[in-house]
Amino acid sequence: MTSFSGKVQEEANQPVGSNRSTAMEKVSFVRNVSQVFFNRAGYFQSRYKTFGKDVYGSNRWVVLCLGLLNVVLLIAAVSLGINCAKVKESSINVTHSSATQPTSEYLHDNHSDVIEAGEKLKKTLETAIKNHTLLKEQIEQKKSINDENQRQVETLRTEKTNLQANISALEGTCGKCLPGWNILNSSCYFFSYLESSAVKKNWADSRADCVRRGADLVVIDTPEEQKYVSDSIQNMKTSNRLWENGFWIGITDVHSEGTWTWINNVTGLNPRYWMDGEPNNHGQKEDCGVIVYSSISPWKTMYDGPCHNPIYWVCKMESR
Ligand SMILES: [Ca+2]
Ligand SMILES: [Ca+2]
Repeated sequence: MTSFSGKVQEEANQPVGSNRSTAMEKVSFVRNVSQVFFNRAGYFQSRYKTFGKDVYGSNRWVVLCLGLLNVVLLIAAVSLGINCAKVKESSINVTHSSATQPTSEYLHDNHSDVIEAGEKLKKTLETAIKNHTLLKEQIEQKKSINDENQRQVETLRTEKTNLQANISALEGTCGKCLPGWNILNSSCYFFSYLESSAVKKNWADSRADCVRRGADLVVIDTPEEQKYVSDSIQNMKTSNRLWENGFWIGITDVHSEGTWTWINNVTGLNPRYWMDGEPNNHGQKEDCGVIVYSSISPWKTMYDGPCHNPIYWVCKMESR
């Protein structure tokens, strides 16, 4: 069997006078080819039969072009496949990196933020504890200062009461008595409790204090004076026991037991001024007179007590 390229070569080598026979061989070749590749397409067979010579030349270039086109398309398809594979792999890598790296960085950043926030909270807590401790100390200090201030207030309140009493006494005596002394008629009276409720003396020292002030222990001359002195000391007490709230007065039997004599050498005391059962010279040692307040009777307010006992005292002097 002669090949297609061989037939073309033979045609090129034919002289001009033999064109008819050569054309017939070409038609025959095309028919054979048509029978081989298109034997079931009657349409193409009739076309080849009608336009045998022109169709042969055109189809050859068409086949070549189609072959080249197929090769080009194949190369393009392969290239596209390779590029698609690369693009896909790149996309996967990009997707993977974009999905994993930011997440890792995000978690790392979040972890750092949490640690930083924890440190800040720890410092804040420490600061709050320090402030709490400092505030507690300040409260304790203020409480201590407040207690001290309260004590000072109480002291000042007592002094104020005494000063007011002195002012009242001055106003009441119109300058006839010394500050802190009270007046009854033409006499001035000093109650040691008003000057200091903490100071108590025995009978001798009490009298010495009165003398130092230009006076002496009180000598009660009248029932009015008895009632005045007794009533004046009603609230001058530091104990619930009557005997501990007494005031020394200027009468004693130290020179003659049972003979009560005033310090002005006047002998005798109205028996009704003694409390019931007094004077009793208890223990053979009670030689000095004491006056107290009695809610029962202002006339039964005196008793004899041990002269060495420390109690309050009442001084008396003539007014100016
Ligand atoms: Ca006595
Ligand atoms: Ca007695």
